Amino acid sequence: MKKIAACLFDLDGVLVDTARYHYLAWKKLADELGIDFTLEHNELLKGVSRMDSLDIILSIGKLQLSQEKKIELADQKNRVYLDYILQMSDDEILPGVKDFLAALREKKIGVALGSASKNAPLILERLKITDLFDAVIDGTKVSKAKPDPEVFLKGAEALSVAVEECIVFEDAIAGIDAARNAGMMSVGVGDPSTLIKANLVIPGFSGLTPDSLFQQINEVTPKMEL
Ligand code: B16
Ligand code: MG
Repeated sequence: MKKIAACLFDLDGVLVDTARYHYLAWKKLADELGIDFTLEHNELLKGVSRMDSLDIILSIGKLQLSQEKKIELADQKNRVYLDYILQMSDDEILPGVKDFLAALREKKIGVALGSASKNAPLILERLKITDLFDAVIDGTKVSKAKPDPEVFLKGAEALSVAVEECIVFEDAIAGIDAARNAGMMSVGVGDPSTLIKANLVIPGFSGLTPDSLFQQINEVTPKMEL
């Protein structure tokens, strides 16, 4: 049986659905700039950093702005986003997540967050799950975006575990690639036809236990290349 020492979680799309708040905040900014930003475009921003997200939106509108102006607009978007986050309650945590995290803790499996979001600690607070994490690597602690493995390598380092004993949970293709680049096993959360490179894909955490997950991982990993 493969040894599993830690589980590393992406935030948006895995633990909570903050994508709609990002969308509403970016949409407000895009409207002000006269850019037609759709829900379809929003898919391109998942797992992408704040400044890179702004660059994508500006390229949709074929707008070129100074770095100074871009920083101002990104701050403006973040203030609107924070208004939504501050109204969020712990019932917005995705089904089964809290039980799964608590069960990992009971089994003494390390738990870390690996998110591109600079607002991640605040979101964990709002969801009342900060205590369930042994380490939090957020957008303020990394310089390279997924698919670079930095965020997950830092998570493993913070937990003092070997990369081959880590499982990453991700909803974005770039995040699955980051896990693979780190030499870790990956579990996609969402659509198997999109997260094709993940070792295993689950629809969510509802009813999932660490033992059943580890069992499934053991069944697939010998057959699949990491
Ligand atoms: P912030 P994740 C990502 O979170 C979001 O998916 C992405 O849409 C967002 O632009 C990014 O965080 C940065 O967020 O503006 O709060 O720093 O999926 O990596 O948990
Ligand atoms: Mg995500």
